[in-house]
This record gives sequence, structure tokens and C-alpha cells, in this order.
Amino acid sequence: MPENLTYKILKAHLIEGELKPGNEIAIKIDQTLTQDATGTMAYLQFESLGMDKVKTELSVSYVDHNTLQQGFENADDHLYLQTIAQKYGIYFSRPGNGICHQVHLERFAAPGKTLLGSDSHTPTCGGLGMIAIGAGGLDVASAMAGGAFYLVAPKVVNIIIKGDLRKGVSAKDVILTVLSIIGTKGNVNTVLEYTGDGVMNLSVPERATIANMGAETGVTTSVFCSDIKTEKFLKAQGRADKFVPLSPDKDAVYDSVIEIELSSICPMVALPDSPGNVVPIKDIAGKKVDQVAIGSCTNSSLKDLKIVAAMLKDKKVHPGTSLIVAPGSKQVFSMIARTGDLAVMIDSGARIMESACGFCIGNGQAPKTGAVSVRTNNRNFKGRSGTESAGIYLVSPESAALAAVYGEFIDPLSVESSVFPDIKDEPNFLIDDGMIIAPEASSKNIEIIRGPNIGNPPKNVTLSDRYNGNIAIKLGDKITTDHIMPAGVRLKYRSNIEKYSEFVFEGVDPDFSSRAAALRDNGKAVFIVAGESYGQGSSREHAALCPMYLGVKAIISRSFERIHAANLVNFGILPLVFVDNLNYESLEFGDELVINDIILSLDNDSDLIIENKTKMLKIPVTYHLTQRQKSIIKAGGLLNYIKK
Ligand code: MIC
Ligand code: SF4
Repeated sequence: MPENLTYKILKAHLIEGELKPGNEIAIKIDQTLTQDATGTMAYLQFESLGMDKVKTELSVSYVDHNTLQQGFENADDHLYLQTIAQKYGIYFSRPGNGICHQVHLERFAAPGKTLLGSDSHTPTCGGLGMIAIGAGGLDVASAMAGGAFYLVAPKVVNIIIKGDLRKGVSAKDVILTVLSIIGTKGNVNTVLEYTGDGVMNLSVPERATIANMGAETGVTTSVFCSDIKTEKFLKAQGRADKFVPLSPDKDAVYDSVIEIELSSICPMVALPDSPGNVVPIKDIAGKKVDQVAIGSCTNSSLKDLKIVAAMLKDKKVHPGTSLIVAPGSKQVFSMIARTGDLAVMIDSGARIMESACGFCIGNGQAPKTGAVSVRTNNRNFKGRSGTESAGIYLVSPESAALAAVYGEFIDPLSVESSVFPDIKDEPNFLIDDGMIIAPEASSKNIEIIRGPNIGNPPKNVTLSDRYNGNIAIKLGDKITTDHIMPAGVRLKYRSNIEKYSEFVFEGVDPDFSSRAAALRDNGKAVFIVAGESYGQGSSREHAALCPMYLGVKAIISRSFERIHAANLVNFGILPLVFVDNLNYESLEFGDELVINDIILSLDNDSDLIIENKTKMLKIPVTYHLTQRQKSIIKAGGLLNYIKK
């Protein structure tokens, strides 16, 4: 049977299970990546597995999230990451070298390979024909130890791209259009496979932009063919040897098809507070803009920044607007410095930041109260920028540059097309891996350095047959992991679970943490009730690990997002779903709940009954867990399970 590209790559890596949509499969992971905010915990967990070296073909540890170094914590984490990389055979990308996804695409991604990363935007490298998947740090630790990665064999949606983009319209508008079609929920266990003649009109970094923000739809990953454009990109990166041509078979079968004509795409914007709130930019043209931020793993390639520079040439940033630019990698930064584009930006009044996540994760550049902040990144959740009252609008670099100059939203299609430069896709990139430390052959004498902020991951107890406790918070739909575990100024506590746990649900209900801890200390279970699509967004396993530390035993929700559901299992928390969604209404904050016969029910594959003691009601709930996941939960999480 003719195969699509997704299944070809999965088949070549299949270790266990039958490749049929909906089945659990296990695949071999060739490459892993971590970043510092999820990496410290991933490596602490890896260490506890007692391996000599990583077992992957390639593992890279990046430092890009926590680079502000206010206080000693970040720098301590960086040193821990550097020494542990040397010890275990991991490449270490030093702070300043750039954002993990951008650097991985430039220097390590290889068509046909699998990549597992402890960051939800790992699918970026799908732009280069890889199956690249985001996961929790513990899953990545297990893959580094040679373990298979378990996932649900996905449905594959074919996005057929035709034609070419108009001037002023870019790859970002393509993915925003996809988001406007499929939204941010209901897309779990799906892969978006892009084909069609129009793909030839997109360079690898443009494909990467599309694959990157596919994460916001909730899919497992996105993938493009490996073709002549891929070959050119790899050649320009001095890595022609990594090229292999890859495409789906002719007449390959897909679960569904979406057709997109590039020439009919308009410049789009995702309005606050969800990347799925997409409308054409012309709908808000003229709206005043306070801040513009250009960068992030979605839009900070060389081409993106050259376009911005050309649009800023001989102009000044509008007096009512602040412009921030953060180049995606040292390669990009150094190249725009040499071509003079950086000087153009500086002269225009742009404030240049280091090559890191920065503003995207709320690490600096918080906008003013009630600001309209226009950004080229991928997430605009409430409060993520560091300012609760600010509205974040997600756009292309072209739209961002116009907003910076005019101080308001401008539809790129309403200006002369000559405003937008023609930029060559693949120059010869400047190749200098001097900021990447390769692992040493012998690591016997390497001492791992741990600062005082680095604590051991907390241990969990095995699953009980009965839980009695209270609902400590009741939430609505689309709760993101940013709601659960804030980043920004709290990021520096990622390696200190006890401290970081004080901030669980900080922006939603600042008393949650102390309330949960009090229940836990009284021997009670802590329950969380939520609506649809619980755990959207970031892969941060802290959104499961810290609740586990606070005594959360079950989340009862209408539905879960993929990475977060897997993280809950990895930390022994039951992800329960209502049999009848109407029962969501009959659970309220503070209600006392009892769940009996948990282990028996899991063993018999039968639903669980929640007794609401406060309301004298019985509520059936179910779960979507494989046998393996049930064993993990019973063991009290993946670490306990692996050790067993
Ligand atoms: C994000 O974009 O939300 C992050 C910060 O990169 C996260 C990872 C993290 O929380 O450390 C992600 O996307 O997984
Ligand atoms: Fe960094 Fe933002 Fe990309 Fe996350 S989405 S990896 S915070 S740049």
C-alpha cells in the first residue's frame, strides 16, 4: 500500500506495536534535545537511571530559556548542564549560541531521523523532513538512556499547498491560516504532513516556521518532504552529507486532506489570549500598538531578520512604540552584523536582545499595563508576557515591522509591494560551531557541579487503591501549562521543585499551593477539576511534577492535551475524564471526593466511580491509558517504573 511520509519514517523506527492510527507504538529515538528550563530536571532524572553515557546517535543540551541571570540560579544551572553534558556524551550549546530549535535546524537536524525534545516546539525540525516530537523531560531522559518513545500512532492529515505567496505574506500567515481552520483543540494524536507544488516555494526556515507553530494546534508533529530545497539548505549549512531525499509514495493514503492556495492567503493575526483566535490583520488595521517584539523559535531566521531590516531601512521606530529584536541564533546574529542589517535595525531604534527565548517566555520586556504587544512568536496566553493586563497579538515579521514603523496595525497587502524585499533563501551560512562543546572521549574525571538551587527530583509513592480528599481548584476550558506552572520570573526555580511548587496556578489562584500543601499534610488527596483541553501548550513536566509534590492525585477533566497527559502519567497522577461531560457541573470547589477500588478498576479496565460526599452524588469517570501507562501510574510514575 502506498505510504505517506510520516508512516515511512515511523516504520523505519518502529520497535513495538502495530502502525495503525490509535494504537500505542514504540519508536527508536535517534536524536534528543533539551533546553535549560526543562533540561536540569531531565538530566537529574537521567542521572538517577545510572547510565554511563547517552545511548542516542546525538543528544544536544541547549541553554536558551533562562539567560537573564538575575541571581545565581541560572548560572548554577548552566554549569550543571555543561558538566553533565561532558560526563554523559552530550553536545552542549552554550548560552548565547541561540534558541534550541533554530540552532538544531541549522546544525544538527537530519531528514528521516527521529528527534525527541523536552520542549513543545521540537516539531520545528519537521521542516527538514524529520519526525520531531515534543515530550516531557522524563521521556527524553528515558530516550537518552536508550528507551523507546511510546506514542499513539497518529492520524495523518495531508495539507496540500499550492501556488505561491503574495508579497508581504509569509510562512507565519500560512500556519496562522491552518490554525484558523483546525483550531487549538481536538487535534491530538495527529500529524500534519505538508505536500503539493507550493511547498517548493517555501525555504527550509519557512517550512520550519510552519512546523514550529503546528504545536499550537495540539498535533503530535508536522512534517515536510526532504527535497531539493532541503538539499540546498543543508549544503549552505555545510552539511550536504546529511541529505536524503524523502517524500510520500504517489497516491499515499491520508486520514483527511486540507487544501491551501498560497496566493489566496491574507496576512493574519492571532488575537489575545489564544493562538487559535486568528483573524485577517485588515480587521484590526489602525489599532494602536505599544510594543513590537521580533524573534523566538518561530520567526528569527536569517531571512526573517533581513526582511525586517530592509523594511526598517532609513526609518525610525514610531515614538509610541518600542521595538525589540532577538536574533534566533549566533549564526543569524553574526550574519546580520556582517551584512550591516544589524546596524540598520539599531539606527531605526530597535532594542537588540541576545539570541535566546527572552520576551517569548516572559523573561524580560514585559509590556506596559494594558499594552497592545505585537509579537512574532507562537504563544499569546494571558500573563505569559509578564503583564497580566497586556494583550499579545501574533503576526509575521512583515506585519511586525510595519507595526513598529507606523505604531499601529497595518495590513501588509495595503502597502506598496516594493516595501517587501526579495531575499535569497540560502546564502552560504556562516559556519562556526565554536559555541557548541562536543562531548569528550573520556569523561571519567569530570565532576558534575551542582549549585545550591539544584535539588533532587522528589520521589513519588505508589498508587493507592483509595483516595479521599477535596477539590482544591475548579477550572474552565483550555487551561495551559503556563497557567499551571508560570514561567517568566519564576523560571529560575525549575531545578528546585519545593520552591517552584509555591507558584502552581499562581496567576489563576495564588492560594492554591498553600491550600493543596495543607490538604497533603493532613493526609488528604488533592483533586483538580477542569474543562476541555487541559494542559495545552508547553511541555514543561513541572506542570505535573509540582502538583504531584503538592499531593495532587487525580485531574478530572473533559479532555487532556497529549504532552501533558503523558507527563501526568509519568508522575503518577491519574488523568480522569468524565463519562458524561454534564457531570463537570456537579463538581465544585471544596467538595469532598472519595475514589474507591482504583487498582482493581484499572486492572479490570472498568470505569471509576467518584463519590461526591458533599453533594451525595456518584460520578462515573474513565481514562485513556494503555496497559503500560497503567503500570507506570501504579508504580507511582515512570522513574519508579523504569527502576523496577
Ligand atoms: C514554551 O514555549 O512554553 C517553552 C518555555 O519553550 C516550553 C518549555 C518550558 O516550559 O520550559 C515548551 O514549549 O515546551
Ligand atoms: Fe523559547 Fe518561545 Fe520557542 Fe518556547 S516558544 S522554545 S520560549 S522561543
